[in-house]
Amino acid sequence: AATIPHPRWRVPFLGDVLGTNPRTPVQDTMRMGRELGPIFTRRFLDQEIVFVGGAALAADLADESRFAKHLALGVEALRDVGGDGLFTAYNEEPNWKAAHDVLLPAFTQSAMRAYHPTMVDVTAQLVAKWDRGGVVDVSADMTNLTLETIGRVGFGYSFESFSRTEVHPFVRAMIGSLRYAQRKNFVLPVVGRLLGRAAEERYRADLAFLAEVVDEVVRSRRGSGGSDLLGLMLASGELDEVNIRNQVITFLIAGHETTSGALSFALYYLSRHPEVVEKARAEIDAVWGSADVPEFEQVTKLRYVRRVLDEALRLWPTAPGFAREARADTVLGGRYPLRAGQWALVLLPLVHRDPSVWPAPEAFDPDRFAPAAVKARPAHVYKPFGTGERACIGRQFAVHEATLALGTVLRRYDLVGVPDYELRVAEMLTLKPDGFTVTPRRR
Ligand code: MNH
Repeated sequence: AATIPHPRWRVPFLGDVLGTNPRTPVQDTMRMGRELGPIFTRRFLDQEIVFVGGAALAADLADESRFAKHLALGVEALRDVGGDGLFTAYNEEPNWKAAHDVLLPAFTQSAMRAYHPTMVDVTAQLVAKWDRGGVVDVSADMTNLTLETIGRVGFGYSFESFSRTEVHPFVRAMIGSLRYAQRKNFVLPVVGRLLGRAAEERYRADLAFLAEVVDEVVRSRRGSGGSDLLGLMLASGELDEVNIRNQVITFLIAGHETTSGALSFALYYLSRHPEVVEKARAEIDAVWGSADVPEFEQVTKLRYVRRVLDEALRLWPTAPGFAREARADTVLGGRYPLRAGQWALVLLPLVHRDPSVWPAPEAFDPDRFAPAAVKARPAHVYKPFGTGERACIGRQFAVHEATLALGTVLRRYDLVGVPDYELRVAEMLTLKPDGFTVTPRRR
């Protein structure tokens, strides 16, 4: 059995904390992985964490017969927030299967077709805002777009994201609780123990506020039917009240943070690659023709725009990792023995930059996702939506929403970025560009 490397300078008691910043655990770990290779460990206090950044080992971890989802670090930290909701449910928790079965019909192609008009409507609100001119904070507006979309499509609830001057209190409470959860549990448990009572109390208050907003949404809907996420859950009779609340919170968070980041990174790369913009526009013009507002099919036919999104999610998978545990004693990649229950964290930004499958990995090139190129790559080396039974249920939702938004924006505006902006990636369990602004100009 091969030994697994770890960072050289291990601090007694604390472990591998040198060169790390609680604000950037993912990027710090990426830097270590670049030196240590496809598999390595980091120790925090008494906890030793195995990280996988190599494509071949990540592909092996995708073997569902030997591995399953594990709730670790970032995801485990969210358990306070999402409870037994889909994302944070344990594999064997009966409510996972019950809710998965109830909600699956809400994520089919025909469900997306039904959501399309509302998605178009929310995109039009973004356009109305951008038409007024001026500099826009891209991550903030993408968050407005995606939160408004999941609120309205999933639950018939509007956050009135585009008509308020300050962030919605729900968003503030959500960001507060996510930040606390990240600091408390993710990668630097040491810091968590030092955060203190006041921060813990604020966290509890934020969680209570999230629950209050959601209960209000649910109350307003009881007995009124509907085939959206909430309607399905209420009508099924399969899920208890607390579980429904957990699902709503889960969907409001999981359903917007990651998509918002993905759109923001895509727009960042588009602002840097005029040749990509040109190809995308040619496609949009050809498929949408003179239509002011695209039909459902006209969005699904934007194959190149979709590749722009895929490539943005390769370089910056906005859910940057997921954990896999061994179902029984096994050997990872034929070299690393794992006992039953032992787990490893797949660090996607490294897996997606493994030069053995991604030539010139730092280059932004949507053509990597042209059908022939995809076919030529090994399977299971591109996993922005996770893997197996517990993979993202909202993938089609995110892809439709994001492709529609990118198509709409590219067709209407030139995106003038600040020329010397250098990409900074902010981490709050998910990733997003920090301080990236553009001035949209009508074409
Ligand atoms: Mn989503 C699970 C990434 C959009 C709802 N999502 C996952 C996982 C990844 C992921 C990775 C698996 C995590 C793990 O194994 O621990 N999700 C994304 C990305 C985007 C995204 C990168 C956008 C881009 N997700 C969405 C949207 C929704 C959503 C949109 C809802 C509308 N995701 C979920 C839910 C789960 C999940 C719910 C948990 C599924 C399960 O375990 O059954």
